[in-house]
Amino acid sequence: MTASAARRVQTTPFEGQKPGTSGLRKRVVVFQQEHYTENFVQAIFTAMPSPGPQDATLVVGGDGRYFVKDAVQTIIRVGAANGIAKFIIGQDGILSTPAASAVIRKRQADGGIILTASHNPGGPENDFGIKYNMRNGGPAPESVTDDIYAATRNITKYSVVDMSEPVDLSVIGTRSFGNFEVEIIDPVEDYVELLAGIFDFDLIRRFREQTPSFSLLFDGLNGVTGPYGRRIFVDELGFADSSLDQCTPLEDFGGSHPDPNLTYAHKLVERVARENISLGAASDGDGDRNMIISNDCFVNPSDSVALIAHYAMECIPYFQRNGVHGLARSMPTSCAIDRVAHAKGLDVFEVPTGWKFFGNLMDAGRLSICGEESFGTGSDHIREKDGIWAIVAWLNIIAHVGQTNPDVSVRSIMQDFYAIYGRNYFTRYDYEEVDSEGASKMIDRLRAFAADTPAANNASGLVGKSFSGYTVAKVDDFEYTDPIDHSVSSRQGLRIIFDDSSRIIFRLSGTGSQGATVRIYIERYDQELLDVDTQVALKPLVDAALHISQLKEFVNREEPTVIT
Ligand code: VG1
Ligand code: CO
Repeated sequence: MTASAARRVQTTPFEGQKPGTSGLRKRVVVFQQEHYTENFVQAIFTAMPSPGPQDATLVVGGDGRYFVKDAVQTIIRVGAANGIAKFIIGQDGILSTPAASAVIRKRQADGGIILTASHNPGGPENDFGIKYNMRNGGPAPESVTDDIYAATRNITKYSVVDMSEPVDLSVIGTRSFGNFEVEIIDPVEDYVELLAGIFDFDLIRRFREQTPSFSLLFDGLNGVTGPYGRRIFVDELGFADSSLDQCTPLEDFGGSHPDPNLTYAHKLVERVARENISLGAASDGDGDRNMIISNDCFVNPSDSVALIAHYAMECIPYFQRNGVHGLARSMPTSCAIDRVAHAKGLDVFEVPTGWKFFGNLMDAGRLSICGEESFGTGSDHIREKDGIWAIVAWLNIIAHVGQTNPDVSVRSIMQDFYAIYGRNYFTRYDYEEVDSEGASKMIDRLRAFAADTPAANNASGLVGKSFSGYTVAKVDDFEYTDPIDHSVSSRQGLRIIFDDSSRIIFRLSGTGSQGATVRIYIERYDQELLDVDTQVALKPLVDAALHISQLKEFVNREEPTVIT
């Protein structure tokens, strides 16, 4: 097989190649248009920070969805023409998002391109996505994604080499094509080795052997984590094959929505209840999200990260060795982790939504454990959130607590946690694929309240007014100044904060591919009531949110698509 010399192809810009919360996500048919994928990939190389693509090593892989393999070939052809010297590619184009981050770091690559639309459905009729990650293994920061977008708007040509046939992605090993080489790697190996060094696998194995009543059910939702789950839960930790469900990656995720939440992971939720499973867990299409559930409890992701932070130094070898240097959450995530930080004397950072905002803090050694309410949990072992990591963290903690409490359960662990810290009740309402114009108008109207102060005496303002018994103390549009590089990210979500610290937050999603998705986040803290149904505890605030935003009028929806 041979590669030609680079040639240039005339092109014109496409509208809307703007990376969102996590890369560029569009329908597959959009990416399939002539020049569309080439343009965006060329823009990544054009914008690649100094010293650029010349002689660089690039990691490439994706979540196994439809069009990944085609896009890998395009990246090889355009990348080689832009000077990439070495491509490290997961076998069959497979790399979970956390594994890609791990590979970039371990092999000291200059960056990576991850092919995923995460939890969005896959297949010819559904979504595809392309994301650029930096040398630290993390998603490109806004300064770089802005440059990529600018490059897509100015593009007139892209460079490409012609291959005599597509590169065979199925055979592990290295092949040279003259000016560049391609190494196909086992997508799982580096990642498993990393996790084995982080957690106490022996402790988990012993607990499993000594506690036959303990059962695990991991649902890969037909996404990329299947092979990772099999290697770790079955081969390494010794759980039965029957502990795995939907663990073969499928190009269309079996026609389902590979999003680990109570709505889309309903098969897991039902099996956990019916089969009395002790720990049920799922991950999303690309493997960076996780859901933790049991026969007696659903763990809210905001609580999950706080819980892991609480136990980290007590039982997780990686943190016992390296220490915990700080905690963080995205702004809409509940403040449970803040309470852990205060109790343990650690810094806690509040960043905008999206994992890219954690990277600088981690690189500066100021952040060890962080999470997002959107089922994202992780640490500084890599620079992406990590679904399997979170699930193994839970196993590690359960096994640790099980040493002194034979009746340990997910529920007992959460109740013990609430007894120490009190409980941050949290829920999120998603209204998916609503009319974009109505959604923008609703947000603009809320934004006008953010300028309001009691002194302004604005009759339509919110500060000082009461809703369902809660009095508004402050309204703002979240703005973040990165403590490390001092870059400013504004307009990151409308916050209505009440005088008892309860919060209502409104945002528009930056990951959808069609219409707009409105997210409403609701939180309230309680020190006494630790075991009330979340929806009951938050009903008055939900009513207030719908009343204040006039959501039903603006987007014409009675009920949310998903409640978490
Ligand atoms: C959503 C989540 C956000 C997460 C992002 C990417 O973004 O809210 O917390 O970081 O998805 O996750 P948005 O803009 O739709 O709210 V993933 O698993 O898609 O890489
Ligand atoms: Co994801």
